[in-house]
Order: sequence, then structure tokens, then C-alpha cells
Amino acid sequence: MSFTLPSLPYSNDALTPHIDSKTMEIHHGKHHAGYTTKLNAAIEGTELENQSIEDILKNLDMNNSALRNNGGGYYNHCLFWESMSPNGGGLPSGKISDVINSNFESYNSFKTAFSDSAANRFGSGWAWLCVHKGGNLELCSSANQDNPLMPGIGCGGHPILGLDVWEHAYYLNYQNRRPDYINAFFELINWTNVNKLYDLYC
Ligand code: MN3
Repeated sequence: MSFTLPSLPYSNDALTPHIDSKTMEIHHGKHHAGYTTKLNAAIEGTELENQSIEDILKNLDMNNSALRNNGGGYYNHCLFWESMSPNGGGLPSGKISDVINSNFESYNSFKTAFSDSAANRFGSGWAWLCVHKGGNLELCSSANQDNPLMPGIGCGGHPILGLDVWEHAYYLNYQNRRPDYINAFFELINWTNVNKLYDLYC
């Protein structure tokens, strides 16, 4: 069995003006496709072929850089596309709204903390919102294609929202202005999906 590149849940131009069509086309069609191909090459002929991507990441040998980079890249981008919606953004709805308020005091302080986490990640990486068993939330960031499911990353729980802060995610439209891109992401967050993942993993 091998992993397949998922279709985007919307068209390349659906997230404009926040994320432009060309960036989406290259990011999904080239970068994510590349991680998928290389993940499949890394597991071909091994016992990992029959495992879920979550299990592969949870039990990862962190010295296996091909699997770490491409397994992470595959999973992280799958979550990233689902983290956004043309109809997203605005205040959180549903249960996650209450959980954010109880964990971070308010939506605004959550937004500031998540944005700082994304802005302060030096070089390439990701910002995450994760849920622990029992329902508590944790914010963190990780380098490169690392992911909270991997051992020893320094943050834990199951990711329910992920923001890609690699330059390939924003450079065409925003150049070096990562904070503007982070602000734009908040106009796109798919709170329906965040609620769904919270219920699955809390
Ligand atoms: Mn990316």
C-alpha cells in the first residue's frame, strides 16, 4: 500500500486574496506531491507499508531523515489544507470556542500566542494547536517537517490546527512579510474541522 496525494478540498484560487492561486498550485502540486512520492519510496518494501501515517510518525526513528522529512511533510500538508476553508476565519464556533477561552482566557490571547509561535519559528517549520487526552490544548512550533506526533519534539498531543511557515507557503505573495501571511491565515481557519479533530482526539 502506498500513500496518495489528497485532492485539495477547494480550488487553487479559492483562498484568494489571502493565499494566491499560484502558491497553492505549486505548494500542493509540487511540494506536497514531492513529499508523498518520497514517503512512498522511504517505506517501500518495509513493514511500514501497512501502517497509518499517524503510527509511522509516532514510532519514528528520528535518525531516519528521509522518513522524518517526507512522512512529516506528507502528514503536515494534509492537515494544513484541511485547516483552511474559503468560508473560514472569524471567531471560533462550537465547542472549540469554549475550550480556547478556558485554555487561553480569550480568542485574542490565543491568536496572539499562536501568531507569536508562528512568527518566532526561525527558518522553516510549523505552528501547531494540539489537544491532549482529557481535552487540554497546547500551542507549539516545530522545525522543518517535524510534527507533534513524533517522539521528542518538545510538544505533544494530537495536532488539530497547523500553519506552514516555510517560505514556499507565502513568498510569492508576501515575500519576507511572514506576519502578514500569519494574519491572513486567521481569515481562513476552518473551525468546523478544528472542532471535528478536537472531538476525535480529546
Ligand atoms: Mn509547505
